[in-house]
Amino acid sequence: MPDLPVPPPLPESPLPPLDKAGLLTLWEKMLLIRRVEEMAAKAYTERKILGFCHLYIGQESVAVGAAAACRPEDRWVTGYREHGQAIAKGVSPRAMMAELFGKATGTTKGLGGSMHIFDKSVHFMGGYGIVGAQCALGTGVAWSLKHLKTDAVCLCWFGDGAANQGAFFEAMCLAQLYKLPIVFVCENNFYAMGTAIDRQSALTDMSLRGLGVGMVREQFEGFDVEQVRQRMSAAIEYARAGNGPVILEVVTYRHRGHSMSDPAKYRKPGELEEKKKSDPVHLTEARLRDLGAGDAELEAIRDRVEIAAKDAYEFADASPIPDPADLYNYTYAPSGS
Ligand SMILES: Cc1ncc(C[n+]2csc(CCOP(=O)(O)OP(=O)(O)O)c2C)c(N)n1
Ligand SMILES: [Mg+2]
Repeated sequence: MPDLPVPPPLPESPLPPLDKAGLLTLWEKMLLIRRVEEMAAKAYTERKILGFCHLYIGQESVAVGAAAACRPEDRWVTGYREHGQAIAKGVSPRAMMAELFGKATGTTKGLGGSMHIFDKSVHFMGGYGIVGAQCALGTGVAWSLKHLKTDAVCLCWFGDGAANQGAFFEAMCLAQLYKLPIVFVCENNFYAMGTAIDRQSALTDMSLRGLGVGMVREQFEGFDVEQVRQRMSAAIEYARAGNGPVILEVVTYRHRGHSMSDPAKYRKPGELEEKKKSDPVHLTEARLRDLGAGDAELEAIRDRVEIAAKDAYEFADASPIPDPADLYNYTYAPSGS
């Protein structure tokens, strides 16, 4: 029997390392995502946000590092844990929070909610609630990018649990066959709802799934935002150059439960405390201090973030609810359009 053909390793990143100013920008973005989500958690307990709400807290470095490696025209398609990715891609915290509140000023006019943030103006092509479905959608987006002869790349985000879905495998087969400009990004946060990674899959590095279709793959830790930026840029530029898709597994961890209604009792004792030692926001702050950032500089950023997060909450709270006449609109394109 012939050996499995092994795809080449992912090349080095084309990007030079970030200086202090660059790292400060990424830290501010991570902090903003965290504070906006903490405000969302508060609003949820006040019953201003209803329904599902899946927080990204702990994983911020993955989305922010990826955004720092992307061009504005690159498309992102993702699942329902997408608040952090949305802000990283450029969705306004105000419009996102208003969507969580179900208000008319939200990204999808208050009709989508937490799992359906969508903003075409920044090429954020949506959160979706069907686990794994975004892999098929992202492959379609990548097909259109190739067909239209653009040099944009699609980043298709999903979780470790989604990497067990049929749609994911089918998407990988087609993406590799047609050498589509797509990077599949599996965020392995160790759990699919309450099921630990080693209880849902015999292979726990989901990037290895790519080998079955000959796809370039890599697994790396995602707690260091600079490392994420470097490895993401290697993958994105490889795909942009027309070499075909890449699958990445980024090892991360979610600090909160699966959704706001999950007390996360399935964790091992001490596990969360241990994992919080690699909290990406704190790791980057420590790196910044090593690079010479002082208290005043960091406090000024914290203050700015605090103002932006509170502003998002107050904007959402003060916004009107959607017009009931819009209830059946926007699901399908109007006939004749
Ligand atoms: C097709 C489908 N099956 C089951 C569910 C229920 N469900 C919602 S989230 C989830 C777990 C997914 O975990 P993972 O892909 O690891 O993403 P994470 O929540 O960790 O970000 C499941 C099973 C669903 N939404 N869609
Ligand atoms: Mg998961």
